[in-house]
Amino acid sequence: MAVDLNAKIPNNVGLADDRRLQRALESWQPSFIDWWRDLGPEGSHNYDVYLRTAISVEAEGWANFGYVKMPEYRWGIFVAPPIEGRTIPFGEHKGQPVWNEVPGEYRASLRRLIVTQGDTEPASVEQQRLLGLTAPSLYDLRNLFQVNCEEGRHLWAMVYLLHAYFGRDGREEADMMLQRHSGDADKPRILGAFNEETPDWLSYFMFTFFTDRDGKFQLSSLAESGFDPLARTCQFMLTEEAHHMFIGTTGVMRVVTRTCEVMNELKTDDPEKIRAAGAIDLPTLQKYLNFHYSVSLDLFGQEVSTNAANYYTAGLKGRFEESKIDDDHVLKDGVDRVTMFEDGVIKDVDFNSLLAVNERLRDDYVTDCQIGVSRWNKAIKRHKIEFELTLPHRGFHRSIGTFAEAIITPEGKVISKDEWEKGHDQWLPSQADREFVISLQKPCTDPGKIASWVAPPGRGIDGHAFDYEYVKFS
Ligand code: BYC
Repeated sequence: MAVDLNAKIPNNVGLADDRRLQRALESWQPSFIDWWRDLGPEGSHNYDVYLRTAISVEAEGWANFGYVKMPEYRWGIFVAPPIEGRTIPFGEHKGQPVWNEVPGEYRASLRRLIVTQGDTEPASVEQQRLLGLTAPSLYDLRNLFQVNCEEGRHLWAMVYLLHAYFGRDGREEADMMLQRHSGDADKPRILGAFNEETPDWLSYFMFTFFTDRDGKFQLSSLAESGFDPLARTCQFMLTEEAHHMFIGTTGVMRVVTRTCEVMNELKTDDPEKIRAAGAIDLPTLQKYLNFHYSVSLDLFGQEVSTNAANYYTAGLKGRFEESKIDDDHVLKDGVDRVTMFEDGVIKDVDFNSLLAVNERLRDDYVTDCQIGVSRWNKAIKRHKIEFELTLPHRGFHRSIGTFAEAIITPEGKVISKDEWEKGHDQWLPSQADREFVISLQKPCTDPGKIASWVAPPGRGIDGHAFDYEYVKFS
């Protein structure tokens, strides 16, 4: 699986041997660059950014760092090597050889999954477009740009699949990827969370923790697909995704740490005093957490989903770490307990396991989120402060699925509309909270300097110190 790095589009899919596909992708490339210039990171096009670029799909292929002007980033098409003799791991075709072409009967479903996945990638770049203007440090600025470039590459990954395997309608879908825009009233992005704003760096850290983590779970279940090109593409994307979640986990940790330091210096837990010292009080962090967790829970779809059951039975989209699960991988006779909102109350109901596939993925996600939250709590404890961040009830502030009709507090109590009106400012960032957090967003881009509301990272990038000049503003 040699990587052709000198090609106009670097790739390890043998693009040079398929002139038609190569021409089609080369004609999509200028639209992508135009989109990047218009809706990619604002004002950044001449910066020299210390970026990591993949030069092969092997582990050591990642160790390639250097200064790059972002419009010249080597966006390419990389897929994990095929596994000799791989068979479809689940569903009614379990045990049959994987597909290297799209099976006719599953064409529409596969296209839809690929389009939905692909749509999120440019959406996140659009959402984060203005953040570079208010970076809390050069280190953070560089990490933002790294993520943006990689999301652009993930778009390339899905566009490749559409062009290579879906003919004319695939090419049309690829064009549409650059026509829908995050938050656009007429042509919004497909999934709700990708039309929300990311107006400040606290939101960004929460987004990379909670929403990129949805990416981890969705990509993992697509990496199990019986359609091998999709599986192999997603396997490679997952290697990039890990860094995005690292930014979220450590980013929130650094905010928590700074807040605790200020609380201990001032010997106070009074939010007003903490804010006056330029840090973000813990109750406000909890509200941001509540927001980003709840909009990310929506990304797993309905609790009880025939779409998900059909994707699973067809062998298109599996479960998280499918091969490690000890069951029949067909699920026809399984039963799963699902928390539902029925007749005005929250209750557990048994469903056929196939129908509950979305919910199982959401369960795995919740478990993974809790690990991060527990780490943040340990840091709070280390500072000898009595406060615990918690994940709100999964029915809180939901727009998709069984809880969309319900109004539920973070503690899981069903309440009336009136009670919600009175209470929501304690549970979600209020206008005043958002204004405060935005007031802290001042660029801090001298090497080694950091904004008041976030602690510096434990270490820098690629063996460099925190005060390395990660971005040069030429
Ligand atoms: N918003 O049966 P259901 C990432 C629709 S993040 C709006 O549950 P399904 C990244 C649904 O389309 C990972 N609509 O559907 C992170 C359906 O519509 P129809 C992205 C929604 O298909 C950070 C109806 O409701 N990847 O990579 O089982 C930065 C019934 O729902 C939503 C994927 O999502 C929603 N949240 O589940 C950058 C993987 N949820 O049929 C990148 C691909 C549901 O009535 N997508 N609906 O018209 C999928 O697997 C599925 O489409 C979903 C939805 C899990 C999203």
